[in-house]
Amino acid sequence: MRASFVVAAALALLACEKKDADKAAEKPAVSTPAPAVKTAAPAGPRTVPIEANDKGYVPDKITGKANEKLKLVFTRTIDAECLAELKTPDGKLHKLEMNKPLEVEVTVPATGKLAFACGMDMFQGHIVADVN
Ligand SMILES: [Cu+2]
Repeated sequence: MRASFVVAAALALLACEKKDADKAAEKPAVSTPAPAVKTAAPAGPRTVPIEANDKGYVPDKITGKANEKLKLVFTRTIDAECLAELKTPDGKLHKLEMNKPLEVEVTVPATGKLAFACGMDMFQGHIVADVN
Protein backbone atom coordinates (compact mmCIF):
# COMPACT_ATOMS: atom_id res chain seq x y z
CA MET A 1 0.00 0.00 0.00
CA ARG A 2 2.66 2.44 1.08
CA ALA A 3 5.00 1.48 -1.73
CA SER A 4 2.35 1.93 -4.39
CA PHE A 5 1.56 5.37 -3.06
CA VAL A 6 5.21 6.36 -3.29
CA VAL A 7 5.35 5.14 -6.89
CA ALA A 8 2.21 7.08 -7.74
CA ALA A 9 3.62 10.19 -6.14
CA ALA A 10 6.87 9.78 -8.02
CA LEU A 11 5.02 9.36 -11.31
CA ALA A 12 2.96 12.46 -10.61
CA LEU A 13 6.15 14.36 -9.92
CA LEU A 14 7.72 13.16 -13.16
CA ALA A 15 4.66 14.13 -15.17
CA CYS A 16 4.74 17.53 -13.54
CA GLU A 17 8.40 18.09 -14.35
CA LYS A 18 7.89 17.13 -17.96
CA LYS A 19 5.05 19.58 -18.31
CA ASP A 20 7.14 22.36 -16.80
CA ALA A 21 10.00 21.55 -19.15
CA ASP A 22 7.66 21.75 -22.15
CA LYS A 23 6.34 25.09 -20.95
CA ALA A 24 9.86 26.44 -20.53
CA ALA A 25 10.77 25.39 -24.07
CA GLU A 26 7.78 27.29 -25.45
CA LYS A 27 8.89 30.55 -23.90
CA PRO A 28 10.36 33.01 -26.41
CA ALA A 29 13.96 33.95 -25.92
CA VAL A 30 14.41 37.26 -24.16
CA SER A 31 17.44 39.29 -25.13
CA THR A 32 17.47 41.59 -22.13
CA PRO A 33 19.92 40.66 -19.39
CA ALA A 34 18.54 38.43 -16.66
CA PRO A 35 16.79 40.61 -14.12
CA ALA A 36 17.73 40.27 -10.49
CA VAL A 37 14.08 39.92 -9.54
CA LYS A 38 12.12 36.88 -10.64
CA THR A 39 9.06 37.55 -12.76
CA ALA A 40 5.77 37.08 -10.95
CA ALA A 41 4.15 35.11 -13.78
CA PRO A 42 3.62 31.50 -12.71
CA ALA A 43 4.99 28.73 -14.96
CA GLY A 44 1.78 26.72 -14.88
CA PRO A 45 -1.33 26.03 -12.88
CA ARG A 46 -0.88 26.14 -9.13
CA THR A 47 -1.16 22.71 -7.57
CA VAL A 48 -3.65 22.36 -4.74
CA PRO A 49 -3.61 19.01 -2.93
CA ILE A 50 -6.99 17.93 -1.58
CA GLU A 51 -7.36 14.90 0.64
CA ALA A 52 -10.59 12.91 0.72
CA ASN A 53 -10.77 11.39 4.18
CA ASP A 54 -13.17 10.83 7.07
CA LYS A 55 -13.73 14.60 7.29
CA GLY A 56 -14.72 14.81 3.65
CA TYR A 57 -12.57 16.99 1.41
CA VAL A 58 -9.66 18.71 3.13
CA PRO A 59 -9.57 21.55 2.36
CA ASP A 60 -13.17 21.93 1.17
CA LYS A 61 -12.74 25.59 0.26
CA ILE A 62 -10.12 26.47 -2.30
CA THR A 63 -9.44 30.10 -3.04
CA GLY A 64 -7.44 31.73 -5.77
CA LYS A 65 -7.29 34.80 -7.93
CA ALA A 66 -10.13 35.30 -10.40
CA ASN A 67 -9.35 33.34 -13.60
CA GLU A 68 -6.31 31.71 -12.00
CA LYS A 69 -5.68 28.19 -13.27
CA LEU A 70 -5.44 25.55 -10.58
CA LYS A 71 -4.53 21.90 -10.67
CA LEU A 72 -6.49 20.17 -7.95
CA VAL A 73 -4.91 16.90 -6.91
CA PHE A 74 -7.45 14.71 -5.14
CA THR A 75 -6.18 11.82 -3.05
CA ARG A 76 -8.52 9.51 -1.17
CA THR A 77 -6.97 8.09 1.98
CA ILE A 78 -9.90 6.23 3.55
CA ASP A 79 -11.70 3.14 2.39
CA ALA A 80 -15.10 4.74 1.96
CA GLU A 81 -17.42 3.93 -0.90
CA CYS A 82 -18.89 7.38 -0.53
CA LEU A 83 -15.68 9.11 -1.57
CA ALA A 84 -14.76 6.58 -4.24
CA GLU A 85 -16.46 8.79 -6.79
CA LEU A 86 -15.72 12.42 -7.42
CA LYS A 87 -18.04 14.76 -9.24
CA THR A 88 -15.98 17.56 -10.76
CA PRO A 89 -17.31 21.07 -11.47
CA ASP A 90 -18.09 20.06 -15.06
CA GLY A 91 -20.61 17.55 -13.68
CA LYS A 92 -18.58 14.49 -14.67
CA LEU A 93 -18.14 11.54 -12.33
CA HIS A 94 -14.64 10.16 -11.84
CA LYS A 95 -13.42 7.11 -9.97
CA LEU A 96 -11.23 8.17 -7.08
CA GLU A 97 -9.18 5.16 -6.15
CA MET A 98 -7.44 4.80 -2.80
CA ASN A 99 -4.12 6.65 -2.70
CA LYS A 100 -4.16 7.25 -6.41
CA PRO A 101 -3.97 11.00 -7.01
CA LEU A 102 -6.45 12.36 -9.52
CA GLU A 103 -5.62 15.67 -11.17
CA VAL A 104 -8.39 18.05 -12.10
CA GLU A 105 -7.64 21.38 -13.73
CA VAL A 106 -10.01 24.23 -13.02
CA THR A 107 -10.11 27.97 -13.50
CA VAL A 108 -11.11 30.07 -10.52
CA PRO A 109 -14.39 31.78 -11.44
CA ALA A 110 -14.38 35.59 -11.27
CA THR A 111 -17.81 35.45 -9.65
CA GLY A 112 -19.78 32.68 -8.01
CA LYS A 113 -18.20 29.35 -7.21
CA LEU A 114 -17.34 26.00 -8.70
CA ALA A 115 -18.39 22.96 -6.73
CA PHE A 116 -17.10 19.42 -6.49
CA ALA A 117 -18.66 16.61 -4.51
CA CYS A 118 -18.67 12.91 -3.85
CA GLY A 119 -20.85 10.75 -6.06
CA MET A 120 -23.77 11.09 -3.66
CA ASP A 121 -23.38 14.80 -2.91
CA MET A 122 -22.79 14.09 0.76
CA PHE A 123 -19.39 15.73 0.87
CA GLN A 124 -18.80 18.90 -1.07
CA GLY A 125 -16.17 21.48 -1.66
CA HIS A 126 -15.88 24.59 -3.74
CA ILE A 127 -13.53 26.93 -5.51
CA VAL A 128 -14.01 30.68 -5.17
CA ALA A 129 -12.11 33.81 -6.04
CA ASP A 130 -10.26 35.32 -3.14
CA VAL A 131 -11.82 38.71 -2.49
CA ASN A 132 -9.53 40.99 -0.56
CU1 LIG B 1 -20.88 10.43 -0.62
